[in-house]
Amino acid sequence: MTLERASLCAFRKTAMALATSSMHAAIPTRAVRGSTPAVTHARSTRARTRVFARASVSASGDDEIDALNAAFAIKDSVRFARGNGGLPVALLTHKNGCTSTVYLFGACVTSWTQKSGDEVLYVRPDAAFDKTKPIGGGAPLCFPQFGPGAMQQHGFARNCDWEVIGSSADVNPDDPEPAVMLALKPNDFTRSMWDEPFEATYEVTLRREKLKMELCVKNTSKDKPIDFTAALHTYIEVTDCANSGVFARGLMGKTYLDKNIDPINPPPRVQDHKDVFFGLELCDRIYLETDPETLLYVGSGAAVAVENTAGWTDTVVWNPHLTMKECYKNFCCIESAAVGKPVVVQPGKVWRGETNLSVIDV
Ligand code: TA6
Repeated sequence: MTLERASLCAFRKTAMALATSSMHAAIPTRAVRGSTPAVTHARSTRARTRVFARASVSASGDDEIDALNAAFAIKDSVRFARGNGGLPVALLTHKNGCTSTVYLFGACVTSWTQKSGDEVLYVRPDAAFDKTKPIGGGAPLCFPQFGPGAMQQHGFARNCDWEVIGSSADVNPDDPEPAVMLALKPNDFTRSMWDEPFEATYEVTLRREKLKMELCVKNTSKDKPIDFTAALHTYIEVTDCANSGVFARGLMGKTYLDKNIDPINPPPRVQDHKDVFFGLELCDRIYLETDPETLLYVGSGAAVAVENTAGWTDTVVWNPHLTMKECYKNFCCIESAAVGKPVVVQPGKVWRGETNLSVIDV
């Protein structure tokens, strides 16, 4: 289970260093912290102790981080700090040494490191951390629109500050599974693009061998359905995408919409080879009604499994090729998506999209 580390950027090193320091020694260990989420969804059946403590986190500057830690930190498992550009991040640390970094801006997971310290995700060198644009890398959330359309590209979720509403770590000290839960409710910015009654939650859980990301969207109206498209736009680091050892597997026989041919009205094609390669040209494909698991062979003897465990129906495969000359060789995106047919959520109901990432030897 070895990924290449050659292209670790300074930001990741910073995040890892933050994750391994101990800023919150005085904060007592609690299994679950925060409010009961308004959006109900399936949770682990393991015994957890609930603590319904909630602090105001509206303070600014370092007070904001202190307030987040006071309300939601769990010793050795979950804490908050300032990441790149001074943006607040949740830092998850598993007892086995895996870590993850989640920016509250965009609810964007930017890092998932293995026990070995190897990074799985990729952040583009042109990524901005000043809220002028979405964070370009990690696993940005596209919601309530995938791609271009009536609202801004890929929707507003990746351009909003999400609120922390909970954190948890299982009671079993050998397998703490640290998690943070974020929420997004309509505000003037979102209503200006999509005036629909919704509440979204997003839970990131650092499991023993997996990174779980779960988006829930509740229709809060009493009488009208809502519909949307969405994706988890996961950037995965590879050794060199032009290398024949880098490819996506698991899509054979599936119909895809080829945005490389026409980004506005992409024609349907059928995947007639067992693998998708990236060396020759831009790859921008929406694979429809895919199987739950797609593997990305990263070229180092490992593959990343992107497992759509609930909700997601489609898989987007993207590599920008020469449109991003400076970095396209270093990553491929395998995206859990609901694009082919918009998701329709009936009044009072919740849609849940869950993705699990894991690294496997091949
Ligand atoms: O998911 C693939 C895609 O929709 C591509 O068409 C590509 O342009 C892209 O996402 C990246 O979008 P962004 O707005 O993040 O630069």
